[in-house]
Amino acid sequence: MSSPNTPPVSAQDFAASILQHLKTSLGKDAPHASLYDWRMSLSLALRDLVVDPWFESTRRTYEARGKRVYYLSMEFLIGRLIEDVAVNLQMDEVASEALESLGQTYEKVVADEPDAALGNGGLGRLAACFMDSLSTLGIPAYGYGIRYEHGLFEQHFDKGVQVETAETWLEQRHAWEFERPEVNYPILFGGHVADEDGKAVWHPEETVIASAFDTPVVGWEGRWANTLRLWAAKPDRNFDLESFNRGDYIAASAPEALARTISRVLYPDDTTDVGKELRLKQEYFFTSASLQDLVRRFLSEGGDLKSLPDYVAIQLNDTHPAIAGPELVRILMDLHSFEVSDAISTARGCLAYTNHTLLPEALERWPEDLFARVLPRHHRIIQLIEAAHFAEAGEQVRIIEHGEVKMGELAFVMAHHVNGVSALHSELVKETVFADLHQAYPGRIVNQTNGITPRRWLYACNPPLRNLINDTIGTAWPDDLEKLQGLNAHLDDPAFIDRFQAAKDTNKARLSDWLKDRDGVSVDPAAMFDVQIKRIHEYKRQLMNLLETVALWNEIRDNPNGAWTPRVKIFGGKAAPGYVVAKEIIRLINDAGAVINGDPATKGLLQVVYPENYNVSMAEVLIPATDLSEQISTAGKEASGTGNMKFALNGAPTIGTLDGANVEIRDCVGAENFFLFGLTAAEVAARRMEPDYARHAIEASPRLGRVLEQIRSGVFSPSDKDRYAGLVDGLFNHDYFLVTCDFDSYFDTQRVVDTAFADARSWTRLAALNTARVGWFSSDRTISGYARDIWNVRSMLATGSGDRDVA
Ligand code: F58
Repeated sequence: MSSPNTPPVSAQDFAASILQHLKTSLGKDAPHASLYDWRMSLSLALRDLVVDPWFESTRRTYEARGKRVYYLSMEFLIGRLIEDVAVNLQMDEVASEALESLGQTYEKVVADEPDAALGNGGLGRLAACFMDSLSTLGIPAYGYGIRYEHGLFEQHFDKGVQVETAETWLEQRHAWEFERPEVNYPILFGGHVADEDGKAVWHPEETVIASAFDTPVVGWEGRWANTLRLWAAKPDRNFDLESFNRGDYIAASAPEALARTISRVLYPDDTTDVGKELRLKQEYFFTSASLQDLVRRFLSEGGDLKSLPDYVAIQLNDTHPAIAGPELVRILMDLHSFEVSDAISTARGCLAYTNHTLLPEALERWPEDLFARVLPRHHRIIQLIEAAHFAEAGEQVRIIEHGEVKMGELAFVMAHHVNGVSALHSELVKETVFADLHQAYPGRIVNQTNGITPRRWLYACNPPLRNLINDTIGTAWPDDLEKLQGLNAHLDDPAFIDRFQAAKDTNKARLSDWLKDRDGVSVDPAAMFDVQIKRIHEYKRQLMNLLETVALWNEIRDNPNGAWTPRVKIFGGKAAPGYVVAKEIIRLINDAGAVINGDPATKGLLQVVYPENYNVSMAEVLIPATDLSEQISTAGKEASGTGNMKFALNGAPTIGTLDGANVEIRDCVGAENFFLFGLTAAEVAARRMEPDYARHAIEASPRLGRVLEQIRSGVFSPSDKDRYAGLVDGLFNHDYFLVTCDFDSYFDTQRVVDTAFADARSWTRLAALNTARVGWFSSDRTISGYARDIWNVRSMLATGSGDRDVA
């Protein structure tokens, strides 16, 4: 079943198809075609090959009246698609050959595609991996989100300081989408609710139109394709001709500008007040459009809405679409005459909610007055939901409290299941944020540990390792990743270890070339590549990594003849534009990096590299080339992490805390194969109770004290000596994320890593062991778990006797 199919077309025919698109879709003659023209033609030729499996999947779902999954997410962090689609269709080699025959370089054309960066980080990337797995498993599904005009901002460094500029992925045509100008829904805002003949009637003030754009998402070997439907906002009427004719051009285009604002930008941050109303409107906009769309589809198939939960599973990716609860109740009550209790139970039968964070500032709450002004009907419906919840559970957990609407509580109460994203996180969800609701609804909280798609995160991004695996255990692993366990039998085979090392060397050379070409930075590929790439956040503790870097710099300078293991410390990641401390940390990494990299005493032994504008495509180059994966968050704070899985799969051992899915990675690879350090979640909670814990930790560590003094006194900011005084004082006085308490343990463990890395063969064995043992983290396993425990849906991929069970 999983052996690579023969490609659907030959290189010759595919070249003809590219040329045909160049002519008829791009209007260009080959001698005059630009890189953009070639890229678009290649994409369109590939897209042609997705259409048949896509139609076939839709047809089969309609015929079988299969239950569909609707994955509602504010974010889909997709990245590039050419290689992804080519690999899933087994067309990567054919595409390369075809372009070559046309005088073009495949890699160059692939690299011309802008990343679709419709997400901030892990949550958005998870949604993209889930779409890939839903298609691979043949589960009928729609992803629903927003077609942002501007994705995640671009990051530049100006003298080490993060500067943001607007991202413009849609400036050039997006090759993969199909516009659906006929699929439009009105989205209503504001106004008031009147009681008319005993019924609540909403008289909205503002209407915006949600208009659909569909991207097919093809699974492994092209067996199935689902749809990612993204909504763009349009005005409900075209520009105001009357104003225009009066010469008032600004007034004439005002409705259009207002409407389009809704799908204009992805929010990089939800911490500021400015824009709160817009964010609430974005959330309602895409949620309402998606629910109207799925109800219309259900009714068009002749369904009775009472049986909606038998045909529809709606997953809320965090609380951002939590308005789905009251919105579905509104649709059922106001448009389809349901009684309130039936409406609530029917909606709840469809809805499930994934929690991605315990951080209180990230759990959404809306000021009640704002909420009631923007969504007056939903404000009332939430009161009905609250009353029903009291009647049912007898619990006084409020959704609206102290003038705020709490979206976490709303999502919980309206969901039949709530899931955390790693074993540890799900337990903490039960014990902390939703402890009371867990008591009231025992069994509602379940765990589904995150996963990653092995097609993008191994097969496509790491050809040398892919080839080695194929040669060693065969080709059945990309959709059955536990098969990687077969590599265990080869860990003591010197020829296998040699080839594993050769694959890593190739990837490190590729990264070195990439850094040189892009940034003019030279690195030594023989050094250990020690990588921390993720959003910049205090809890992720990039600052602790930097402190350790400075401490190591000191040690090397103090003892220049020591047997040091050469390291390149690579950082990557963006800070939310309004997150001041995170931006200071970025600047400090760059400032310290400049001093360390310029020091002849440590040259060749320690280097800091921070390429700007980290994104999915950069991760695809960095991860296969990594020797050491940094997963060093304060225990109890990282819900799961998914980068940690990508590194391990690509043969990078982890230095990490017992946090999120690190715990499960360590279980899979074996404790002796994981560089563990730091306090546990329980110890973190206890330590915070101790007075002056940070000051004590600093006093007990001369090494740390010295580093902090250097930073405070301006060693890395000689032109502005006090630049980091505030950051250092913060560690002394309110080191909430316990950087100081874990520092020594982290430093010591890094020295254990140094020694282990120096033994090249046993390190490579450790790297290969990681690849062999983390197949469990495939997002196919995660999605099978959702399908079985939460959605109650089945795969539509026939195994001869009908539907196959995905569990
Ligand atoms: C992440 N959350 C978790 N949020 O931090 C990470 O541990 C987990 O692996 C991942 O979800 C997937 O479950 C996350 O990425 C956001 O990006 C927020 C989106 C809304 C604005 C604030 C950030």
